[in-house]
Amino acid sequence: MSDCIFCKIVKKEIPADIVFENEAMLAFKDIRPQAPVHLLLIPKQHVQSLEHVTEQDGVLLQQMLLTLPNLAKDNGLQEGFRTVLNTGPGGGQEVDHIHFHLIGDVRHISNN
Ligand code: DGP
Repeated sequence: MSDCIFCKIVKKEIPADIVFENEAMLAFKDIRPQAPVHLLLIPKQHVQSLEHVTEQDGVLLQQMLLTLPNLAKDNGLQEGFRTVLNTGPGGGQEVDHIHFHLIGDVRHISNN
């Protein structure tokens, strides 16, 4: 999608602080972080939202879900993390390119 901001990040047409990339997906720091660690994990191919996912995207979504825990650990979130997937205007989705928010606080100290 030529006017999609996340597609432009994938194509390196606009800058982003990229923390992970492979052939299928990209993770970068959210421009408006809500926590000390706030990353966005996106597929390189344009999929508008969870409502637009088809069975053909199943492997891609599985890869993304499996990537999230590794991404969390690689970014210092040893004690757990939060994932958010906003869908559609009613779900608070601002950018129409499916993305997982990965949110956590590296300063969290376990009481265990
Ligand atoms: P959502 O509301 O779920 O669609 O979240 C979109 C997020 O994307 C929001 O937290 C801010 C972030 N964001 C929007 N534009 C840019 C951008 O150009 N670069 C980066 N790094 N993040 C962006």
